[in-house]
Amino acid sequence: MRIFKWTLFFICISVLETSGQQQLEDYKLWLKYQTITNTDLAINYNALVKHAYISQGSPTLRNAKKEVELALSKMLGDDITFTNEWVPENTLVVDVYDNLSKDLKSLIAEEIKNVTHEGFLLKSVNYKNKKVTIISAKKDIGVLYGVFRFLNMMQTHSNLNNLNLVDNPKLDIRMLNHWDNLDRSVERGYAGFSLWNWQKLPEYIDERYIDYARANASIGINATALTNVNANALILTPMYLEKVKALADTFRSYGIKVYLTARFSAPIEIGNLDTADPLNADVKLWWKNKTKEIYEIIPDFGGFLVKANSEGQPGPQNYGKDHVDGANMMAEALKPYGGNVIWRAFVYSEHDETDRAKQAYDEFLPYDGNFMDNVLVQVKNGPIDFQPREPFHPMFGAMKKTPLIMEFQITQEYLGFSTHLVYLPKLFEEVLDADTYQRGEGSTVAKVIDGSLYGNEITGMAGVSNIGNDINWTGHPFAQANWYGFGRLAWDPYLSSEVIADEWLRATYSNDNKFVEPVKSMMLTSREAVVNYMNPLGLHHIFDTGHHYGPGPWVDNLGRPDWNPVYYHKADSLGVGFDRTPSGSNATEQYAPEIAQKYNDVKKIPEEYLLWFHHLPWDYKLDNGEILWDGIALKYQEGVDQVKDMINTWDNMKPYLSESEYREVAMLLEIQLKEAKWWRDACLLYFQTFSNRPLPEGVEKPTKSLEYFKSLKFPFAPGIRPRWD
Ligand code: GCV
Repeated sequence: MRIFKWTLFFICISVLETSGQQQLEDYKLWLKYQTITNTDLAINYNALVKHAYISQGSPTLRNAKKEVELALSKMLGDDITFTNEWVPENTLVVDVYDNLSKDLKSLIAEEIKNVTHEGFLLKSVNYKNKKVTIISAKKDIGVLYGVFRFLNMMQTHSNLNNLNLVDNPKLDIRMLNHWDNLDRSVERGYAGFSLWNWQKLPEYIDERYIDYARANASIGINATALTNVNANALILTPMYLEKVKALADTFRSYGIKVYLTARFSAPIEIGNLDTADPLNADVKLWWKNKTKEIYEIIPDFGGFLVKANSEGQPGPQNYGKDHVDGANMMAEALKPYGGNVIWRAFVYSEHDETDRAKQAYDEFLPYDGNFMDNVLVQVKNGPIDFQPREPFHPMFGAMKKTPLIMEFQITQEYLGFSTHLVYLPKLFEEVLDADTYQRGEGSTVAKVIDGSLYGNEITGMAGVSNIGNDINWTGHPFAQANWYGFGRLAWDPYLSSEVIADEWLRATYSNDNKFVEPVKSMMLTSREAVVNYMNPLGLHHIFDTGHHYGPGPWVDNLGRPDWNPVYYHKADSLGVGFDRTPSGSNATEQYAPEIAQKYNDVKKIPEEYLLWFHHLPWDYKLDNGEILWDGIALKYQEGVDQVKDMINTWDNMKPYLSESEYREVAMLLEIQLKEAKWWRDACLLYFQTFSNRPLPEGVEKPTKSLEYFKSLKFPFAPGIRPRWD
């Protein structure tokens, strides 16, 4: 018995050790720089980089140098010679254009003209009969981005022999929004606590802050809003600003600017004023002084991100003023320093009976053209709230004179937390590719946000971060792909999600096509799987309330009608779905006529949006001839089956993975399967009370009752904000 106990003990310890080691591997994200074992490739790469010169002229260039040295030694070994001054022997040259020798300059003079201030050039040239690879840019940050791209190409075993690539970011502000609270809890965070250790800052600079900046720079992210949009005014007090400065100083050489969330009532809470009225002279002065104080210590401060008059947050409307008054008041304070206001359009009111999906558009459209030029309005990708699938937000394309910054949610509040493998770039791509028709066919959302449709001066994309202090950063190893993919799309919103998945898999796991191809296709279907097992055919917001963990379509008792799932699905004995056509809320009128007509017509609307826009009878005939009830049930089953397929795919990948790499995702997939079944059974049992129809053939019978599912409570679900719904 004792021997048995000890054996068990050692097995447990070794399991823990290997999973601990795996987590440490995961910590390296997509910057693992695995040794290149393919001999031909290694010989070829070695020749290309054998004698390397990397400028060290600035902290940013020193970062570039460190990265190249680390990456090349890990991928290729230690045979590479690095020189501190450029010599004609060099086969790899990394420097800003202005520093290059006259000869080298002349070889790239034409191409460099096309490089913008954060962009870069990768070019293979012949110099004195020698092949030289030049990584150059107008600014040092461009060089760093170029270095990361070059190293990524090496990690993904790309052909580097004849490079001629100019790559400029298509958006200016590429930012993460952390919903991190000062007590280190993270609203809608599923990867541990906040990275920011406010108590130890400013003196203690956790190595992790540097790795965070490095990872972001590697994908082109250049801004971070450190704090929750449900803001705490204390962040603007001198004590906290010192800590913010320490982070800003740490991130600067990686090209990252810090933004803060500004609580609108801060002049009252920390400024001893008795009002926060944006037109009041003392309030204006207070913000001007506060802004000056910030810029004195953080000269490249990005600006304020503001959630005002939304879900209980204070704002200008508390004083009878509007969003323009509030945003412009802050914009005026920031203007002399080149700072921006990012003003969120996520507004809806319990006092407004209008369909919630219409409220932001109704409220903001009349303001178009009235904001100062350093105000960007931040709009969520869809009109409700980061659901597994939403049509694009009608403000995109409709708001013609105001720069709109896209807000995506990388953290998986409504997509299975950090236990479900869901590849989000697929969702982001769907939104960016959507055609708004606001200036004729081809007026895609991507063109709205990159400024090409209306010629906006400033452009941007924000992603609500999925990062926490879990060793692997994001909770689920595959959630790292969502951070990665967000960054890549913020750099270039026209990239395909497939290409991004390919890059990420090769850099993170393996270049073996027998691994990459099946796992990539698993990633690409994972988004549709979650739609199917949670919210098929346009159903939405039927999550259990508050924590949003699991299904809660039955919830109907919350104070605000639009916090209740029954508000969104409107199931009754006649049918299911939200009528947003002219016979209902007429939300479709907010879209261009081409889209409105399509969405209004039940025969033309893409089926994935059916119940978002239509209330239809249970026996309504779908395109494939099934009746709606059967179609819904079969979609739920399809979602579950897709997760089973994901499990099979992953099982088949065992030969390409270490035991611990395999096991950590396998365990998570089992949770995902359990929860997919939970969604299917709970939703179908509930909707069945209205449809009164049997489950169609092919749908597994629930093993628990509806009462059981309704009885489930999760008081400690992660990421919850306990103050409301
Ligand atoms: C930060 C949703 C989330 C809230 C979030 C809000 C927002 O309602 O559930 O946690 O608050 O969106 O985006 O402001």
